[in-house]
Amino acid sequence: MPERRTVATHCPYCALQCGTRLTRERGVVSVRPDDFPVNRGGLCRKGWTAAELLEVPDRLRRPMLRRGDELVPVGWDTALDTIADEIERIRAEHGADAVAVFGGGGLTNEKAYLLGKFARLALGTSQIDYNGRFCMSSAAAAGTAAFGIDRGLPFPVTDLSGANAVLLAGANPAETMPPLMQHLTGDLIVIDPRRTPTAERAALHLQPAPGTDLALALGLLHIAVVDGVADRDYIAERTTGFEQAWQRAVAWWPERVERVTGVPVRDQHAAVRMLAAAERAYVLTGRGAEQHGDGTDTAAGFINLALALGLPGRPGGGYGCLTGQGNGQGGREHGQKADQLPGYRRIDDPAARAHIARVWGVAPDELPGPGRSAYELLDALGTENGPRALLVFGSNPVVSAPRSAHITQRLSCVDLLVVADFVPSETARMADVVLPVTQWAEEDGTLTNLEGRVLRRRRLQDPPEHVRSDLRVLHDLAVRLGEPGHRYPTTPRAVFDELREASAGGHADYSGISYARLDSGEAVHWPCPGEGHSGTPRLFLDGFAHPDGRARFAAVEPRDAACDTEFPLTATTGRLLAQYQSGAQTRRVPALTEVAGEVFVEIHPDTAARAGLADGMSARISSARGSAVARVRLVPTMRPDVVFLPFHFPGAGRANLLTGDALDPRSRMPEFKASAVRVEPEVAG
Ligand SMILES: Nc1nc2c(c(=O)[nH]1)N[C@H]1C(S)=C(S)[C@@H](COP(=O)(O)OP(=O)(O)OC[C@H]3O[C@@H](n4cnc5c(=O)[nH]c(N)nc54)[C@H](O)[C@@H]3O)O[C@H]1N2
Ligand SMILES: Nc1nc2c(c(=O)[nH]1)N[C@H]1C(S)=C(S)[C@@H](COP(=O)(O)OP(=O)(O)OC[C@H]3O[C@@H](n4cnc5c(=O)[nH]c(N)nc54)[C@H](O)[C@@H]3O)O[C@H]1N2
Ligand code: SF4
Ligand SMILES: [Mo]
Repeated sequence: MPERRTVATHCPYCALQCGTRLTRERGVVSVRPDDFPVNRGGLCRKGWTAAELLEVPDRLRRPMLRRGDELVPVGWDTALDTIADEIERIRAEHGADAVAVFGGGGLTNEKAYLLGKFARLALGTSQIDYNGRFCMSSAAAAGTAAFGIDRGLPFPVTDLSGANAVLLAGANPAETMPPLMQHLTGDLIVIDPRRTPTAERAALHLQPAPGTDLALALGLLHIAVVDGVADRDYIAERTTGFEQAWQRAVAWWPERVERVTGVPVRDQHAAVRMLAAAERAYVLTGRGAEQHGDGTDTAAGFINLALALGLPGRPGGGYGCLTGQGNGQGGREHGQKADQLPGYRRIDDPAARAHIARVWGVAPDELPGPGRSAYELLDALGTENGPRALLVFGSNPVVSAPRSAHITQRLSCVDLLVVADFVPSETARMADVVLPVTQWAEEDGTLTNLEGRVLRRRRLQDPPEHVRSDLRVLHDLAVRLGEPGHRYPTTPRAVFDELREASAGGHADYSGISYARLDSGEAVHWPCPGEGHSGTPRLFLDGFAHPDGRARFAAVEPRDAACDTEFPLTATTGRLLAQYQSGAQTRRVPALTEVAGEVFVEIHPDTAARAGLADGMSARISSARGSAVARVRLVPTMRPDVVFLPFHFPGAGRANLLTGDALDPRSRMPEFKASAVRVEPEVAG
């Protein structure tokens, strides 16, 4: 390898996919921000320190096999033969659906595609889902219903720079996508129960009780209509269903909304005034609004508001959801979802099945049907009719799945747990077989960022000696399971070329996108249905993706909230700037753990005092599901009825020890953002 080598690539973490330049000089890798449109020379602390990921001391370097309580290093053949033998046995005894797969929104497009194909063909199982179910599913369900296509932002991030007003419902980009903030130059309206760094920068901060966003969204729609600022021409020409939606919103007058949400009437009016007065306005949602038992309806409530104001499908206006993981967008398009085939097709659609079966060279009836959603899949592990083997690629559910103690127990009762990762995550440590795989700077591929732009991940350096790519692992396993090897290409480019064909004609059509085009620096947003097509940075300008070209209002309303005297507070959860997700990666970067090294719970001083808690004390936070221990951080701007925990930490500090099994009925999204709890001092010993 030459002394100095530089590649243009993207950050390994979130969906903003900031452009970076990686340089390796005399064995040392450094990261510099690139002048890429989403970050324009900016990076957050995680991006700056990403090179440290390549050198973590406990990097997985050899396959490992469980012998009793220990994981011992073995050769690849031993590891893969063991997995294949065990899968064959389980399949013979219990059928193909006894083997399950759990994927991730951090996987490249190529990995996500091949993982879905591997599950449906090599394993013949319907049981595949992924962590994006915990992330994007509610906004995706609402977006598909409203617009006919789900793409996080149906416009480039840079369009936000021209906005006069942006409403952020349950998103904290100042911590979760810091370089995005440079585009939010207009007035910000932030809806968040906490006074976050994003709320600090807002012209208006609405601080509702967690889980009451739908009432608030209906209330804002109510005011827009009553005050006569709804765009009647747009509603008539470009939408359907307004009357039914209005019949629900009519009952959400401002005083009632204030009573339910805690947001003062005057602030509700101010929010609508700011949006209506803005020449260019956007409504964006994040996980705070979406990760609820009614997350899909809540996202639909904000879409209703955007539609009433005439924003979606107009230059200089719109609705979007801020996608989360590095490939949170692409990861939800290529078939690692339980109900999906590549090209964002439905697995229960006969035409979709016929198309994919042709590309894969099989008969349509060889493709399994829809499987269980992520939580339901994990919950079914080791049960009578549930899967007995699980293969995990790109997730750490011991920390990140809801109802963590229960899910960890489920993971411990399968016959075979396989985890492919590059670090010994909490889930990998429970595995029967651990497979060491390459990471971002050691591989090529593509990811699709939050604005639907397809990006190239580029290889800077060789992986450690015994480490293999996920693609190679899937190929080697498939062959051992009797599949023809050519069905599972091991080079990203070859997989991408097949993905293009598979996606052709689907919603997420990549058929015109090629490595050559991407490598020439061209910005290509899907759909891109042919080599001569320039891609689609802005969707819906000429009409929405429903057959009649119109967007759909949704007739939604809040459920009745339960009141629990045993657990009088609401715990909500979320993210810190310096940690990423389950922390498997970022807790291994010293520069990040120095800033955010342990779990804490944010509490209002009065609430703490009433519970006998002082700043810095250890608190036990208990819900009906379990309890977590965290250090008290007194935060005077908190609502007195809410506590907050970041979910990045393992062990007794896992926020997910508190979350339960409530799922959104449509998206199957867990209720991560609201658990009824009480707090008390933790007595040591
Ligand atoms: N630093 C960092 N950045 C990340 C990630 C990370 O782990 N760390 N993860 C990436 C991923 S996968 C994702 S999905 C995105 C998530 O990005 P965000 O959606 O911005 O992140 P969260 O912190 O989960 O939630 C946002 C806010 O919702 C608020 N909230 C909680 N409950 C409610 C509620 O009921 N209503 C409303 N309106 N707000 C509520 C929380 O207080 C929080 O400030 O971030 C991405 N970027
Ligand atoms: N309480 C609470 N829980 C939450 C949330 C919340 O807000 N509150 N948010 C939810 C959301 S939005 C999300 S997205 C999930 C995320 O939670 P997880 O799914 O646990 O996400 P990560 O921590 O990113 O885990 C990814 C794992 O895969 C590994 N990995 C990364 N890239 C690759 C790859 O290319 N191949 C392979 N084989 N492995 C790879 C990483 O090292 C890491 O161990 O958490 C959810 N859980
Ligand atoms: S904002 Fe996201 S993509 Fe950009 S540097 Fe930070 S973690 Fe990386
Ligand atoms: Mo996410």
